[in-house]
Amino acid sequence: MPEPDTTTIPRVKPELKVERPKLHKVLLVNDDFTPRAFVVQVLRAEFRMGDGQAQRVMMTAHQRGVCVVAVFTRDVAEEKATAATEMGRKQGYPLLFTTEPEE
Ligand code: TYC
Repeated sequence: MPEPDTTTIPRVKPELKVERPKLHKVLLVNDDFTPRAFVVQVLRAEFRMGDGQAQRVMMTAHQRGVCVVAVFTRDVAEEKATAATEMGRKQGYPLLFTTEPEE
């Protein structure tokens, strides 16, 4: 028996909703113990900064308490903050990098 001709009409309009993933900031937090030169070394190694930029970011955190280092997707921001914090911990320093979502 031949199949009847059928036409499927979508009942709902397909949603065009592709949201851009929210970006997350990596923040460098000041402390009283980690040597300045070591902070600069970590910024250069983990965030691929030049010496001048790393010095400026380190000094901003030193003077203001915190400084935005860079902005990434959430997973990358968390990986980098963890890796950079771990570099300090291995040397016995309380150096801390945190993340927070951008508004
Ligand atoms: N405040 C530290 C010192 O005087 C240097 C420092 C800067 C440490 C920035 C952490 O995020 C930091 N040795």
